[in-house]
Amino acid sequence: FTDSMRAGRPVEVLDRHQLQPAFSSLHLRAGEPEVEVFSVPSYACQRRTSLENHNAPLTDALSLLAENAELNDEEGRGVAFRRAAALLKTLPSAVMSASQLRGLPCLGEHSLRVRPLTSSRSQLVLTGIFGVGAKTADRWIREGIHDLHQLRASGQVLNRAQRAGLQHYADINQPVTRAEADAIEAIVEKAVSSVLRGAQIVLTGGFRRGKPSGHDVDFLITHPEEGREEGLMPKVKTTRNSYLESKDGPGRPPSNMDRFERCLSIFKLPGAAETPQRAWRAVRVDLVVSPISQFAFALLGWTGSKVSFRPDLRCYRSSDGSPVRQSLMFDFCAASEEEIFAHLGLEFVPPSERNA
Ligand code: DCT
Ligand code: MG
Repeated sequence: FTDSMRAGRPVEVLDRHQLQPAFSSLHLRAGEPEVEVFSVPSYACQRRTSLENHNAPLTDALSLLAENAELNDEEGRGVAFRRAAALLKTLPSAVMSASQLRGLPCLGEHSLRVRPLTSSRSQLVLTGIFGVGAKTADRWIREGIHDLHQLRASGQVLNRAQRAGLQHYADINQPVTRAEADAIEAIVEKAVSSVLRGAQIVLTGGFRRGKPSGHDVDFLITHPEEGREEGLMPKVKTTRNSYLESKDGPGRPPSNMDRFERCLSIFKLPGAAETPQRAWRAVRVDLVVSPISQFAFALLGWTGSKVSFRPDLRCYRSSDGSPVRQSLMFDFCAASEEEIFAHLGLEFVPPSERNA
Protein backbone atom coordinates (compact mmCIF):
# COMPACT_ATOMS: atom_id res chain seq x y z
CA PHE A 1 0.00 0.00 0.00
CA THR A 2 2.61 2.56 1.02
CA ASP A 3 4.92 1.31 -1.75
CA SER A 4 2.24 1.99 -4.33
CA MET A 5 1.66 5.32 -2.71
CA ARG A 6 5.34 6.24 -3.02
CA ALA A 7 5.36 5.21 -6.65
CA GLY A 8 2.32 7.40 -7.22
CA ARG A 9 0.27 4.39 -8.28
CA PRO A 10 -3.39 4.19 -7.35
CA VAL A 11 -4.13 1.69 -4.64
CA GLU A 12 -6.71 -0.86 -5.53
CA VAL A 13 -8.59 -2.15 -2.55
CA LEU A 14 -9.45 -5.71 -3.49
CA ASP A 15 -10.75 -6.76 -0.16
CA ARG A 16 -11.72 -4.54 2.73
CA HIS A 17 -9.82 -6.81 5.09
CA GLN A 18 -6.58 -5.69 3.44
CA LEU A 19 -7.15 -2.21 4.75
CA GLN A 20 -6.21 -3.17 8.27
CA PRO A 21 -2.54 -3.99 7.58
CA ALA A 22 -2.41 -1.15 5.09
CA PHE A 23 -3.26 1.47 7.64
CA SER A 24 -1.27 -0.12 10.44
CA SER A 25 1.76 0.27 8.22
CA LEU A 26 1.49 4.01 8.61
CA HIS A 27 2.45 3.36 12.23
CA LEU A 28 5.14 0.82 11.47
CA ARG A 29 7.03 3.17 9.22
CA ALA A 30 7.27 5.89 11.79
CA GLY A 31 10.97 5.24 12.40
CA GLU A 32 12.07 6.16 8.88
CA PRO A 33 14.55 8.91 8.04
CA GLU A 34 13.24 12.41 8.59
CA VAL A 35 11.53 14.14 5.72
CA GLU A 36 9.47 17.31 5.75
CA VAL A 37 6.94 17.24 8.58
CA PHE A 38 3.69 18.73 7.40
CA SER A 39 1.96 21.43 9.34
CA VAL A 40 -1.68 22.22 8.75
CA PRO A 41 -4.10 24.57 10.54
CA SER A 42 -6.76 22.83 12.62
CA TYR A 43 -9.80 24.01 10.74
CA ALA A 44 -10.48 23.36 7.07
CA CYS A 45 -11.77 26.91 6.68
CA GLN A 46 -8.21 28.08 7.43
CA ARG A 47 -6.73 25.84 4.75
CA ARG A 48 -6.51 26.04 1.00
CA THR A 49 -7.38 22.86 -0.82
CA SER A 50 -7.28 22.99 -4.58
CA LEU A 51 -8.43 20.16 -6.84
CA GLU A 52 -4.81 19.01 -7.14
CA ASN A 53 -4.54 16.09 -4.74
CA HIS A 54 -1.04 14.72 -4.10
CA ASN A 55 -2.32 11.92 -1.91
CA ALA A 56 -5.11 10.41 -3.99
CA PRO A 57 -4.24 6.77 -3.16
CA LEU A 58 -4.63 7.50 0.54
CA THR A 59 -7.62 9.81 0.29
CA ASP A 60 -9.43 7.39 -2.03
CA ALA A 61 -8.97 4.59 0.48
CA LEU A 62 -10.13 6.83 3.34
CA SER A 63 -13.16 7.95 1.32
CA LEU A 64 -14.05 4.34 0.67
CA LEU A 65 -13.82 3.66 4.39
CA ALA A 66 -15.97 6.70 5.11
CA GLU A 67 -18.58 5.52 2.64
CA ASN A 68 -18.63 2.12 4.28
CA ALA A 69 -18.93 3.57 7.76
CA GLU A 70 -21.85 5.74 6.62
CA LEU A 71 -23.59 2.79 5.02
CA ASN A 72 -23.22 1.00 8.33
CA ASP A 73 -24.78 3.94 10.14
CA GLU A 74 -21.49 4.66 11.88
CA GLU A 75 -21.65 8.43 11.57
CA GLY A 76 -18.72 9.15 13.88
CA ARG A 77 -16.33 6.91 12.01
CA GLY A 78 -17.58 8.25 8.69
CA VAL A 79 -16.87 11.82 9.73
CA ALA A 80 -13.45 10.87 11.10
CA PHE A 81 -12.39 9.24 7.81
CA ARG A 82 -13.71 12.18 5.81
CA ARG A 83 -11.79 14.63 7.96
CA ALA A 84 -8.64 12.57 7.65
CA ALA A 85 -9.07 12.50 3.86
CA ALA A 86 -9.76 16.25 3.81
CA LEU A 87 -6.56 16.88 5.73
CA LEU A 88 -4.41 14.75 3.42
CA LYS A 89 -5.92 16.49 0.38
CA THR A 90 -4.58 19.82 1.56
CA LEU A 91 -0.94 18.65 1.84
CA PRO A 92 1.44 20.26 -0.70
CA SER A 93 3.08 16.96 -1.67
CA ALA A 94 2.72 13.20 -1.36
CA VAL A 95 3.20 11.65 2.05
CA MET A 96 6.34 9.51 1.99
CA SER A 97 6.43 8.46 5.59
CA ALA A 98 4.13 8.42 8.58
CA SER A 99 6.59 10.59 10.50
CA GLN A 100 5.59 13.49 8.27
CA LEU A 101 2.12 13.36 9.72
CA ARG A 102 3.24 13.73 13.33
CA GLY A 103 1.03 16.07 15.29
CA LEU A 104 -1.46 16.72 12.52
CA PRO A 105 -5.10 17.13 13.54
CA CYS A 106 -7.77 14.65 12.37
CA LEU A 107 -5.43 11.70 11.85
CA GLY A 108 -6.49 10.05 15.04
CA GLU A 109 -7.25 6.53 16.10
CA HIS A 110 -10.25 6.40 13.83
CA SER A 111 -8.14 6.61 10.71
CA LEU A 112 -5.28 4.48 11.89
CA ARG A 113 -7.21 1.77 13.73
CA VAL A 114 -9.15 0.33 10.86
CA ARG A 115 -11.18 -2.79 11.19
CA PRO A 116 -12.84 -4.85 8.49
CA LEU A 117 -16.31 -3.73 7.55
CA THR A 118 -19.27 -5.70 6.47
CA SER A 119 -21.00 -3.44 4.02
CA SER A 120 -21.71 -5.10 0.75
CA ARG A 121 -22.02 -4.46 -2.92
CA SER A 122 -25.80 -4.79 -2.50
CA GLN A 123 -25.81 -1.81 -0.14
CA LEU A 124 -23.89 0.30 -2.64
CA VAL A 125 -26.22 -0.69 -5.48
CA LEU A 126 -29.42 -0.05 -3.53
CA THR A 127 -28.34 3.22 -1.94
CA GLY A 128 -27.42 4.37 -5.45
CA ILE A 129 -31.15 4.68 -6.05
CA PHE A 130 -32.37 8.26 -5.61
CA GLY A 131 -34.58 8.25 -2.50
CA VAL A 132 -33.06 5.13 -0.91
CA GLY A 133 -30.96 5.51 2.24
CA ALA A 134 -28.97 3.01 4.28
CA LYS A 135 -31.93 1.92 6.44
CA THR A 136 -34.18 1.09 3.50
CA ALA A 137 -31.35 -0.72 1.71
CA ASP A 138 -30.67 -2.81 4.82
CA ARG A 139 -34.34 -3.70 5.18
CA TRP A 140 -34.53 -4.83 1.58
CA ILE A 141 -31.34 -6.88 1.90
CA ARG A 142 -32.83 -8.63 4.94
CA GLU A 143 -35.84 -9.41 2.78
CA GLY A 144 -33.58 -10.97 0.14
CA ILE A 145 -33.43 -8.04 -2.29
CA HIS A 146 -29.84 -7.49 -3.43
CA ASP A 147 -30.06 -5.79 -6.81
CA LEU A 148 -32.31 -3.74 -9.06
CA HIS A 149 -33.67 -6.79 -10.81
CA GLN A 150 -34.75 -8.37 -7.54
CA LEU A 151 -36.19 -5.07 -6.40
CA ARG A 152 -38.30 -4.72 -9.54
CA ALA A 153 -39.52 -8.30 -9.21
CA SER A 154 -40.26 -7.99 -5.48
CA GLY A 155 -43.37 -5.89 -5.70
CA GLN A 156 -42.01 -3.59 -2.95
CA VAL A 157 -44.07 -0.45 -2.63
CA LEU A 158 -41.82 2.43 -3.66
CA ASN A 159 -42.46 6.10 -3.03
CA ARG A 160 -42.45 8.60 -5.87
CA ALA A 161 -38.81 9.56 -5.50
CA GLN A 162 -37.70 5.93 -5.38
CA ARG A 163 -39.75 5.03 -8.45
CA ALA A 164 -38.05 7.83 -10.35
CA GLY A 165 -34.69 6.80 -8.91
CA LEU A 166 -35.13 3.24 -10.09
CA GLN A 167 -36.36 4.34 -13.49
CA HIS A 168 -33.37 6.66 -14.06
CA TYR A 169 -30.77 4.62 -12.15
CA ALA A 170 -28.15 4.46 -14.91
CA ASP A 171 -28.41 8.15 -15.81
CA ILE A 172 -28.29 9.32 -12.21
CA ASN A 173 -25.23 7.25 -11.42
CA GLN A 174 -23.36 8.65 -14.39
CA PRO A 175 -21.36 11.81 -13.58
CA VAL A 176 -22.63 15.16 -14.82
CA THR A 177 -20.15 17.16 -16.90
CA ARG A 178 -19.54 20.89 -16.68
CA ALA A 179 -21.02 21.32 -20.18
CA GLU A 180 -24.19 19.57 -19.04
CA ALA A 181 -24.30 21.76 -15.94
CA ASP A 182 -24.04 24.88 -18.11
CA ALA A 183 -26.84 23.64 -20.37
CA ILE A 184 -29.04 22.99 -17.34
CA GLU A 185 -28.23 26.43 -15.96
CA ALA A 186 -29.58 28.06 -19.11
CA ILE A 187 -32.82 26.07 -18.87
CA VAL A 188 -33.28 26.68 -15.14
CA GLU A 189 -32.61 30.38 -15.66
CA LYS A 190 -35.36 30.54 -18.25
CA ALA A 191 -37.85 28.58 -16.14
CA VAL A 192 -37.18 30.65 -13.03
CA SER A 193 -37.28 34.05 -14.70
CA SER A 194 -40.56 33.14 -16.38
CA VAL A 195 -42.17 32.97 -12.92
CA LEU A 196 -40.08 35.64 -11.16
CA ARG A 197 -38.57 38.39 -13.25
CA GLY A 198 -35.21 39.63 -11.97
CA ALA A 199 -34.41 36.40 -10.11
CA GLN A 200 -30.69 35.63 -9.93
CA ILE A 201 -29.30 32.13 -10.32
CA VAL A 202 -25.85 30.93 -9.33
CA LEU A 203 -24.23 27.56 -9.97
CA THR A 204 -22.92 26.34 -6.60
CA GLY A 205 -21.64 23.00 -5.24
CA GLY A 206 -18.66 21.27 -6.78
CA PHE A 207 -18.91 23.10 -10.09
CA ARG A 208 -18.42 26.46 -8.37
CA ARG A 209 -15.29 24.99 -6.79
CA GLY A 210 -14.01 24.21 -10.28
CA LYS A 211 -14.74 20.48 -10.39
CA PRO A 212 -14.98 19.20 -13.97
CA SER A 213 -17.85 16.84 -13.06
CA GLY A 214 -20.24 16.06 -10.24
CA HIS A 215 -23.01 13.79 -9.03
CA ASP A 216 -25.58 16.56 -9.39
CA VAL A 217 -25.95 20.22 -10.33
CA ASP A 218 -26.55 22.68 -7.48
CA PHE A 219 -28.16 26.08 -7.93
CA LEU A 220 -28.85 28.92 -5.55
CA ILE A 221 -31.62 31.34 -6.48
CA THR A 222 -32.40 34.75 -5.02
CA HIS A 223 -34.03 38.06 -5.90
CA PRO A 224 -32.56 41.53 -5.25
CA GLU A 225 -35.78 42.60 -3.49
CA GLU A 226 -36.10 40.87 -0.12
CA GLY A 227 -39.21 38.69 0.09
CA ARG A 228 -39.89 38.48 -3.63
CA GLU A 229 -38.28 35.02 -3.63
CA GLU A 230 -40.91 33.61 -1.24
CA GLY A 231 -42.92 30.70 -2.60
CA LEU A 232 -40.85 30.59 -5.77
CA MET A 233 -40.24 26.87 -5.76
CA PRO A 234 -43.87 25.72 -5.94
CA LYS A 235 -44.37 28.17 -8.79
CA VAL A 236 -41.41 26.82 -10.74
CA LYS A 237 -42.67 23.29 -10.17
CA THR A 238 -46.16 24.09 -11.43
CA THR A 239 -44.98 25.73 -14.64
CA ARG A 240 -45.18 22.16 -15.96
CA ASN A 241 -41.96 22.84 -17.71
CA SER A 242 -41.32 19.56 -19.42
CA TYR A 243 -37.71 19.56 -18.25
CA LEU A 244 -38.21 20.17 -14.59
CA GLU A 245 -39.71 16.99 -13.27
CA SER A 246 -39.61 17.55 -9.60
CA LYS A 247 -39.37 14.47 -7.47
CA ASP A 248 -39.02 15.28 -3.85
CA GLY A 249 -36.06 13.48 -2.48
CA PRO A 250 -35.42 11.50 0.66
CA GLY A 251 -36.13 13.02 4.03
CA ARG A 252 -33.08 14.75 5.45
CA PRO A 253 -32.24 15.42 9.05
CA PRO A 254 -32.95 19.05 9.92
CA SER A 255 -29.93 21.32 9.72
CA ASN A 256 -29.45 25.04 9.56
CA MET A 257 -29.34 24.74 5.78
CA ASP A 258 -32.94 23.56 5.80
CA ARG A 259 -34.27 27.01 6.58
CA PHE A 260 -34.16 27.63 2.86
CA GLU A 261 -36.72 26.50 0.34
CA ARG A 262 -35.17 23.55 -1.42
CA CYS A 263 -36.07 21.22 -4.24
CA LEU A 264 -34.17 18.05 -5.03
CA SER A 265 -35.25 17.10 -8.47
CA ILE A 266 -34.59 14.91 -11.43
CA PHE A 267 -34.12 16.94 -14.53
CA LYS A 268 -34.58 15.87 -18.13
CA LEU A 269 -31.65 17.23 -20.06
CA PRO A 270 -32.43 17.22 -23.78
CA GLY A 271 -29.84 16.05 -26.27
CA ALA A 272 -27.51 14.46 -23.74
CA ALA A 273 -28.47 10.80 -23.98
CA GLU A 274 -25.75 8.25 -24.74
CA THR A 275 -27.97 6.25 -27.05
CA PRO A 276 -29.53 7.89 -30.10
CA GLN A 277 -32.90 6.28 -29.33
CA ARG A 278 -33.29 8.58 -26.36
CA ALA A 279 -33.70 12.32 -26.66
CA TRP A 280 -32.61 13.19 -23.11
CA ARG A 281 -30.82 12.02 -19.99
CA ALA A 282 -31.86 12.36 -16.35
CA VAL A 283 -29.71 14.57 -14.12
CA ARG A 284 -30.08 15.33 -10.41
CA VAL A 285 -30.59 19.01 -9.81
CA ASP A 286 -30.63 20.62 -6.37
CA LEU A 287 -32.39 24.00 -6.28
CA VAL A 288 -32.17 26.21 -3.21
CA VAL A 289 -33.89 29.58 -2.76
CA SER A 290 -32.52 32.21 -0.39
CA PRO A 291 -33.66 35.74 0.49
CA ILE A 292 -31.09 38.31 -0.61
CA SER A 293 -30.28 39.18 3.02
CA GLN A 294 -28.92 35.66 3.54
CA PHE A 295 -27.58 35.06 0.08
CA ALA A 296 -23.90 35.30 1.02
CA PHE A 297 -24.32 32.68 3.78
CA ALA A 298 -26.32 30.41 1.53
CA LEU A 299 -23.72 30.76 -1.22
CA LEU A 300 -20.92 29.90 1.18
CA GLY A 301 -22.91 26.96 2.54
CA TRP A 302 -23.96 25.52 -0.78
CA THR A 303 -20.55 25.92 -2.34
CA GLY A 304 -19.18 23.47 0.22
CA SER A 305 -17.34 21.32 0.35
CA LYS A 306 -19.84 19.59 2.53
CA VAL A 307 -17.31 17.25 4.08
CA SER A 308 -14.99 19.62 5.73
CA PHE A 309 -14.99 23.25 4.75
CA ARG A 310 -18.51 24.15 5.81
CA PRO A 311 -18.68 22.21 9.10
CA ASP A 312 -15.25 23.47 10.08
CA LEU A 313 -16.35 27.03 9.51
CA ARG A 314 -19.05 26.41 12.08
CA CYS A 315 -16.60 24.84 14.54
CA TYR A 316 -14.11 27.64 14.02
CA ARG A 317 -16.85 30.17 14.68
CA SER A 318 -17.74 28.55 17.98
CA SER A 319 -14.12 28.17 19.09
CA ASP A 320 -14.02 31.85 20.10
CA GLY A 321 -16.44 31.05 22.91
CA SER A 322 -19.70 31.96 21.22
CA PRO A 323 -22.28 29.25 21.79
CA VAL A 324 -22.97 26.73 19.05
CA ARG A 325 -26.47 27.36 17.81
CA GLN A 326 -28.40 26.44 14.74
CA SER A 327 -28.30 30.07 13.68
CA LEU A 328 -24.54 30.22 14.16
CA MET A 329 -23.82 31.49 10.69
CA PHE A 330 -26.57 34.04 10.70
CA ASP A 331 -26.05 36.21 13.75
CA PHE A 332 -24.40 38.97 11.75
CA CYS A 333 -25.10 40.54 8.38
CA ALA A 334 -22.91 40.11 5.35
CA ALA A 335 -23.42 41.01 1.73
CA SER A 336 -20.68 38.80 0.32
CA GLU A 337 -18.56 35.76 1.10
CA GLU A 338 -15.58 38.09 1.55
CA GLU A 339 -17.44 39.93 4.31
CA ILE A 340 -18.20 36.66 6.11
CA PHE A 341 -14.53 35.62 6.13
CA ALA A 342 -13.53 39.11 7.26
CA HIS A 343 -16.10 39.10 10.04
CA LEU A 344 -14.74 35.78 11.29
CA GLY A 345 -11.16 37.03 11.15
CA LEU A 346 -10.28 34.54 8.44
CA GLU A 347 -8.27 35.09 5.32
CA PHE A 348 -10.53 34.76 2.28
CA VAL A 349 -10.41 31.32 0.67
CA PRO A 350 -11.70 31.30 -2.91
CA PRO A 351 -14.14 28.52 -3.96
CA SER A 352 -11.44 26.73 -5.99
CA GLU A 353 -9.52 26.22 -2.74
CA ARG A 354 -12.41 24.84 -0.71
CA ASN A 355 -12.06 21.34 -2.12
CA ALA A 356 -11.16 19.53 1.10
N1 DCT B 1 -24.99 20.92 1.43
C1 DCT B 1 -25.28 21.15 2.73
N2 DCT B 1 -26.14 20.37 3.42
C2 DCT B 1 -26.74 19.34 2.81
C3 DCT B 1 -26.47 19.08 1.47
C4 DCT B 1 -25.57 19.88 0.79
O1 DCT B 1 -24.76 22.07 3.28
N3 DCT B 1 -27.59 18.58 3.49
C5 DCT B 1 -24.07 21.80 0.72
C6 DCT B 1 -22.61 21.50 0.85
C7 DCT B 1 -22.12 21.23 -0.53
C8 DCT B 1 -23.24 21.65 -1.44
O2 DCT B 1 -24.40 21.76 -0.65
C9 DCT B 1 -23.46 20.72 -2.57
O3 DCT B 1 -23.70 19.39 -2.12
P1 DCT B 1 -23.31 18.17 -3.01
O4 DCT B 1 -23.92 18.30 -4.36
O5 DCT B 1 -23.65 16.94 -2.24
O6 DCT B 1 -21.73 18.27 -3.07
P2 DCT B 1 -20.78 18.69 -4.28
O7 DCT B 1 -19.59 19.23 -3.61
O8 DCT B 1 -21.50 19.55 -5.24
O9 DCT B 1 -20.42 17.30 -4.91
P3 DCT B 1 -20.78 16.76 -6.37
O10 DCT B 1 -19.83 17.45 -7.27
O11 DCT B 1 -20.58 15.28 -6.33
O12 DCT B 1 -22.21 17.11 -6.64
MG1 MG C 1 -23.22 18.89 -6.25
